[in-house]
Amino acid sequence: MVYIFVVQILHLYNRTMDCQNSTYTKSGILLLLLLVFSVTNNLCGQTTEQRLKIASNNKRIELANFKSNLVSEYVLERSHLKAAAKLHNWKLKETLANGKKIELQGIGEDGSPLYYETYADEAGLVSRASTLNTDGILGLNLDGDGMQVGVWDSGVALQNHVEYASRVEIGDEDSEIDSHATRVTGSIISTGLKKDAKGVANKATVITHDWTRDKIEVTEAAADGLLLSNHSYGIKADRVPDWYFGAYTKVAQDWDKIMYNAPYYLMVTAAGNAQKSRNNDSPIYGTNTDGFDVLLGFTLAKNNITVAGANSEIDKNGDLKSADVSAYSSFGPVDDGRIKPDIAGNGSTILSTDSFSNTSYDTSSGTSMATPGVTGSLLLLQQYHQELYGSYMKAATLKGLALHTADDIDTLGPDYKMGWGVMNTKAAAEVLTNKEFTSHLAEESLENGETFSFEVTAEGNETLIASISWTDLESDFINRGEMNNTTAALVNDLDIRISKNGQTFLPWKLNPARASSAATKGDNKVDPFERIEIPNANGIYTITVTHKGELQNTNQDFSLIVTGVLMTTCSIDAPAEISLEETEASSVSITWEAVADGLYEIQYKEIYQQEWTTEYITINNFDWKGLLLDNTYSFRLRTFCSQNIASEYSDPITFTFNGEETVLETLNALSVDSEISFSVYPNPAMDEIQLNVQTTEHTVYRIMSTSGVALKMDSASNSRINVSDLPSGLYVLQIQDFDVNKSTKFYKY
Ligand SMILES: [Ca+2]
Ligand SMILES: [Ca+2]
Ligand SMILES: [Ca+2]
Ligand SMILES: [Ca+2]
Repeated sequence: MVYIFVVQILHLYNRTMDCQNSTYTKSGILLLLLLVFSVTNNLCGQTTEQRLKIASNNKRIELANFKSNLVSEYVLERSHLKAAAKLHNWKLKETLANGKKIELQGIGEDGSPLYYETYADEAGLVSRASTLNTDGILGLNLDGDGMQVGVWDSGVALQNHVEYASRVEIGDEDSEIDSHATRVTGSIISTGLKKDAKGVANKATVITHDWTRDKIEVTEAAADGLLLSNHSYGIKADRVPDWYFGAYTKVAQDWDKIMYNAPYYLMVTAAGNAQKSRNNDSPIYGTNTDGFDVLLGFTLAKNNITVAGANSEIDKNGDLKSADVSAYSSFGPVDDGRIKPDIAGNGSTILSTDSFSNTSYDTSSGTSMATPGVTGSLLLLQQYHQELYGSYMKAATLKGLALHTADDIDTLGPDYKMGWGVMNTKAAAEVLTNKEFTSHLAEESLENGETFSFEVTAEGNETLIASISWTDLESDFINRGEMNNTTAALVNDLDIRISKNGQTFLPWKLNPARASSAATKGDNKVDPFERIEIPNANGIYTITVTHKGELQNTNQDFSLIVTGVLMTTCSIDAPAEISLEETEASSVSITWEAVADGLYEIQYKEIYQQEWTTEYITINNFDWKGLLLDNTYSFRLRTFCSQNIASEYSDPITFTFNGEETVLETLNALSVDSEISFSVYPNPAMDEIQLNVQTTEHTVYRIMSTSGVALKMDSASNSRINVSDLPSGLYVLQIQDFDVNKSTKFYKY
């Protein structure tokens, strides 16, 4: 296990070298430490090579076939659209009285016109300086540099807006520039020339497309390695019959198919703003004034993330102070009881770029504006994972991570208003940092008939949370016009359980027939994400993942995330009890207290050298060979408990090599007095030491070897001490003035 650590670290190092070439060739070790401890630089973004790597995981033939199907369907649908529009006197495109653009984009199974509209709440426009919350994640200095995200919208963004600094590419050349697309794009990537309008991933690149041919364009982009796309639009709620609400229809099926065949691609969609619309007179729960069952179209897909709008307040530590669902945000459920929306983001009064001019801004609200905040945050998590582990997460992992770490709102468990709660990017990033220390995150696969099992240890003071997330095959079943059909769209029904001493813990579930009631725990047959929580977990727990029935396509990939556990017995206290075990003619053997499951990073040097030599070893013993008589050496170490979690360094030990007689030097000051403080410079000294403290005629100094033998003593009244007669080595300087004295160490070249 420990050996793997080394391989991972070196792997990380090599990757980084690939990305940066000559910039960091000076010291691989320094670079490694830089990476491991303070991820302060984006060392490489999404390179062509990485895109190809993502693309290589795609089911390329399926995607190509599916794309050609979509193209044929599109051509057919367009001709139907035009004919039907003419027949029924429908407008193909319209700008409504509130300025919102809508466009006829499809015809439903029952012949209903499917208009797309943007999910901005135009009525909610207010002017207020507001910030997009990027707390926590910014502490890691992640900014999306080199990363790309797709924005599909009612048009394309104003490419030359000053906030974009040439980081917007036009995907659809002939499209109209659109204010909504410009706002969404700015929320993700604006530089922050106007501070309050800074995007979440303010160095990332957006490729901007209009919504026409969205499925076809995304299929192409995902096939080529696109990780994320933002869709702050959807079907207009007041022009469809009631059965559409909550129904798994062809458009959801199509998007699920794209995501299943491109397992690294994740679609992020706005829930919509229809909560108060009263557009659904036959909701699966309550009446048309309760706000439930108003989700439509692709927001009801299984594999995407659907974002609700929240009014949330975040404190300076990145912790959620309060949150409630926005007054406009559309509620679920899916008619089969699946939890939608998945997550909530802040969508209230967001300041962003506007397309009026390349220096204009505007403020707006809506799930439209909540969604790019989530998309941008997800992009940063991908960047962070790539920096730490040299690869991107599968979409199911990324989605699982977001849902696993969301801040739970109101009563415990998920609900049909804000899903699993408010996105907490900071908590999500911490799961990545602490991987194999206090968290576990793994991409697994379950074979048909197989049981996956995994043991974890909890220490009694945390909530153990375990979740599974998977990208499910598109359902063969689609609703073609039935009101509130509850047939589950889920194909491969995985089940997570946690057991301990005969007790079994079950995942959360919701009941669409009691959509406003609190979540319960039980067998979940509808969601492709399951999460179990055990407060104050203590002891050893067994997590199992099984499946019902027969797995389609013989196996099902899933992502397992566990938090609130101890993945190692390794201690991050600084290593102690360092001693010289054996001394020989030209070597010493250094030992220290063993740490279970630890990888030791040892550093050693001749004391005057600037740079340490670093090695990684798994045993608590180091044979230091080739030592020279009378040279003074220094040694220190720290323990790596996981790839990113290490202890502090030990205090360095020092010795002047004297063959078999070598002993550790004690550097304890002879006396410490806070009333006089002084230091010496230069240190290391050449010929003379200068005391940077006021001395008097009574001040004397004494220079001792580090083993305490006095070598030199004289008046220090002029603050200068000649040391040219001393041999090279480490010394202790003591300054005495009447009854106070103070010591410091210095090195003489
Ligand atoms: Ca398009
Ligand atoms: Ca319904
Ligand atoms: Ca809740
Ligand atoms: Ca299940």
